[in-house]
Amino acid sequence: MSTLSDADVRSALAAQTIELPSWAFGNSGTRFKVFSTPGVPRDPYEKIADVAQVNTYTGTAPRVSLHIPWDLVDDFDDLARHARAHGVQIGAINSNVFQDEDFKLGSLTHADPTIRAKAVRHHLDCIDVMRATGSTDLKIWLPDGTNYPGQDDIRSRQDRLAESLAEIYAALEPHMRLLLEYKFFEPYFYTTDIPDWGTSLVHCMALGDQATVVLDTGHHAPGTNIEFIVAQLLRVGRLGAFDFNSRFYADDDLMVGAADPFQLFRIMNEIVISDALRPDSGVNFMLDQCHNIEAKIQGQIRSVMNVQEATAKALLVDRDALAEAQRSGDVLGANAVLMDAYNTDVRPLLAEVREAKGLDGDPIAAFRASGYVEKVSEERVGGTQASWGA
Ligand code: RM4
Ligand code: MN
Repeated sequence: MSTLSDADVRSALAAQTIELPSWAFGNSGTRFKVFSTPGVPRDPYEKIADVAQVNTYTGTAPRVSLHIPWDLVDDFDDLARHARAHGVQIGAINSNVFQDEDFKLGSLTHADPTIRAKAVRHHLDCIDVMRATGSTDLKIWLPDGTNYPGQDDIRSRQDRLAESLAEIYAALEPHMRLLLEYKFFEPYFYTTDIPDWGTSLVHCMALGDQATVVLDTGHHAPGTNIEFIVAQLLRVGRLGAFDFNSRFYADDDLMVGAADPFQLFRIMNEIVISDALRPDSGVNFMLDQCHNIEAKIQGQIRSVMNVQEATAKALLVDRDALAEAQRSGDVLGANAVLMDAYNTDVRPLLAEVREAKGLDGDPIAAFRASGYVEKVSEERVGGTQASWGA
């Protein structure tokens, strides 16, 4: 690719969209304590109202992922209407097979066919939710795994997984996709049935073109070169989505770009190189975060801005100079071109892009000044606050 013009950089930034997770707006915590915060939503309707706030101030967050059963409502058509009225669409529907007694030893991989059938049925119910809400992405993060060598047969579990996934895949409509996430460990510690991108890709390839891999930036061993995985999955047309978040130790679900903004830049650089930033590229840029101690709506706004900053830097890379340095074997020159872009302060550029859309250049300041948090803290009394896992 060649170096982008200033106008192309600005229009790419203006067109970028990021999907928000409904669960980021409820209370969440560690396995030791869930803290509660005034004004936290009590149901999916209030979560969507909060999502709309992030979209109002960033102009970049027009979709929300739901988690079933956490976001179960009586009438999903009505929830989708509520979302549209707030300028938001329903994005990925996330299944959940990690909170049912029956799934202690596995769900889609379970040795017992009746338990497997129950896990498959849950996914068919999720596809019904997709029909009602207009969602096109079914996202599966499979917790299945074992804790002890010998506990179950690794290969048989893969065979059972392939069969279960094929049943789910067969129920998809042509415009729907199956997004298959991987995670190297947790909740189990010896084997995980989808531990890495290779395993996810193998299953996706067996299923068909509507199955693609989800890359959660928190689901890798320390030191993993994530941008390599991004480049490879893009190369074979199977990067369906990101779950963006930051990790310091394991699956920390912190604000993306907080732990390693340079890694986020390197990831977005691969996206730009493959021209995958376009809204119709087939890559869904989602956040998967939990805000335990920080303000939730503001935390999401910060994350959106962090992704935008990494993207702007990637768009600014002098591609002509980089190609020339690479061609001539100028190792340090090539690296310097990349670092020049990374070290650019893109905040003024992004403020101008926002202002050109009629937004405030500083979304955090504008949101804080709006008084929304104070208002919902007064209004949302009574009822039970939504929280991770409920
Ligand atoms: C998992 C995974 C999924 C998320 C759940 C709540 O670790 O990241 O994407 O939906 O957590
Ligand atoms: Mn995830």
